[in-house]
Amino acid sequence: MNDRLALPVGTTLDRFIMRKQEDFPYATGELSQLLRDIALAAKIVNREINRAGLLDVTGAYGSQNVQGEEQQKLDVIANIRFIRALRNGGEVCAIISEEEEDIIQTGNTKGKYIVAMDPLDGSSNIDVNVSIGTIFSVYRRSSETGCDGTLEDCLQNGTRQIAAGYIIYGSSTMLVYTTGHGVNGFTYEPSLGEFFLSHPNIVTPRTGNVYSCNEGALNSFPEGIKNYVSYCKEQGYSARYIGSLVADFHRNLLKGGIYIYPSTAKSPNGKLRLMYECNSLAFIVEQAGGKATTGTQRIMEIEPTDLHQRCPLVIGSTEMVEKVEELVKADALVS
Ligand code: AHM
Ligand code: MG
Repeated sequence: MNDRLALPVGTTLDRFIMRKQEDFPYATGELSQLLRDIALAAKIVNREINRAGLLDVTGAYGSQNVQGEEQQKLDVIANIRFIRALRNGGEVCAIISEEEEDIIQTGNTKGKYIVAMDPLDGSSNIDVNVSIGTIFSVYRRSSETGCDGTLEDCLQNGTRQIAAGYIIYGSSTMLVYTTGHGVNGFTYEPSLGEFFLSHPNIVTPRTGNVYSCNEGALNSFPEGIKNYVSYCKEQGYSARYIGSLVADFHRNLLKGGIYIYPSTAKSPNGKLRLMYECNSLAFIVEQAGGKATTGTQRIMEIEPTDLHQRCPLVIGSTEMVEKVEELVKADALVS
């Protein structure tokens, strides 16, 4: 990263965003405002999550989302909060959300940006006080401003992301994001209501000794992935699987490791969604020096055909991901 861009630990998120914008002479400030909108929604959602055990917001909402999964109350609340913040901000013309089947038009037809988001990921962990997260990607619309966002605007491949990030609501709440110039992490100070730069220029270790996958489904993993899990055991790696993608990803990003959600009997295309889970984290991991593939293809080069399409995900430290690719390839040659 350019040293000129380095800012000290403790810089507030607002100041950080502003200073980054000053480094790009033609920046209009709209992306900066969009990132601030996301941070504002994150603070509100963080407040709701912290009070989850006290208010009547845990448990099922009684409805299902577009994937046929039961919606949690906090899923619905987070969805509303993020949509409202993005709508009020005015920079975004359309939103894709895990919680809504169709494109959400914000009514801001002059908005240049598209946001894809999973407002609250790891929802099975909400009721049991385990870390959960928000994941987002930002694209520039390809259509002219002045009308609603189109399906084509929304179905861009991951290489066209101009920003991506996540918020982890954990032992502390953090916002980690990239605009394609490295990855920076900010920790929330609740008494001040501010995010502060705590993890500047995150670089993920080239390898690690932690693997994260749902081994309960091992029998239905593809052979190459099964072989990789055996390899991890031979190497004496540790298994760590929270079941919250953001939390597993965040740990592996900082410490080194690999997260795998392959195709399984239950989810033949994998479980995770390309547009607002896989692509977003792929952009971040690549910016931190790691790698994200399906086992055979770079995630960010997948051409999307559906707002909610799924894909297998192998993501984390470069050497570990490459070992998976090697074993998947070896298996393809044998079978
Ligand atoms: P969600 O978006 O419905 O919360 O599902 C995504 C979550 C990920 O956070 C997590 O890694 C994975 O699903 C866990 O799935 P499984 O229980 O099949 O291991
Ligand atoms: Mg999710």
